[in-house]
Amino acid sequence: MVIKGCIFDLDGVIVDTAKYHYQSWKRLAAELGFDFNEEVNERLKGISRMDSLNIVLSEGGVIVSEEEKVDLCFMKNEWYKEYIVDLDESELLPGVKKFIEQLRKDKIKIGLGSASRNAKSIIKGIGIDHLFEVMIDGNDVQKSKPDPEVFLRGSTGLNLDPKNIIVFEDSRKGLEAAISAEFIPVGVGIPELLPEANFHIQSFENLSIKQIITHLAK
Ligand code: B16
Ligand code: MG
Repeated sequence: MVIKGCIFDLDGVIVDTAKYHYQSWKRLAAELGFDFNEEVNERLKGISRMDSLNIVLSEGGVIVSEEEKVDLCFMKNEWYKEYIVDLDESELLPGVKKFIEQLRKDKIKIGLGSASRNAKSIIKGIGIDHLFEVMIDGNDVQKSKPDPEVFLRGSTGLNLDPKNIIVFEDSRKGLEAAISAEFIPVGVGIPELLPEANFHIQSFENLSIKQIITHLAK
């Protein structure tokens, strides 16, 4: 196994913004008169804003027009943006920046593959955009995860074959996407919640690429 590149998902892998998506959807559900829990939220990870809204509405048994859906997505995103306006390095998940910096020293190419349309502004806002050779987000793709388009555009940008790229993902849909295009998937989070991946990490703290390659090769 030769690792030449790594593509990172954003929410739940680089930054802890998944909690802000959750709070914004919960607020929207409350406005519409129903409750929204973490179990449903788990299904929203990695998918587009509109796909997420459709799940939220069906959970609440609410039917609205396509125009209203656009307005609801806009409203949710305005609340979400209030949370992320002042993001700084403290929102980075433990060890991830150091891990990426070490990869760069090891001449491993770095990409971003996120479903979020806010991804680039978050990465720039935190001041870590210089670490990425390519950034693909929800604005750049036609199809959202589990379609592999976001990662395939990333591999094209890195000029590497998917089989030489590790994809770090905290969502089932994202792992499905990576696997379907023959990237090397690494689940970030609890194995029971991410059964698609054969190998998982809980955090990037004190982690080296050598440790990952050793586990993957088993
Ligand atoms: P936005 P990722 C995804 O980001 C989130 O996991 C998902 O919860 C969110 O709905 C989606 O981005 C769209 O985000 O509303 O900001 O465009 O995990 O693929 O980095
Ligand atoms: Mg994610």
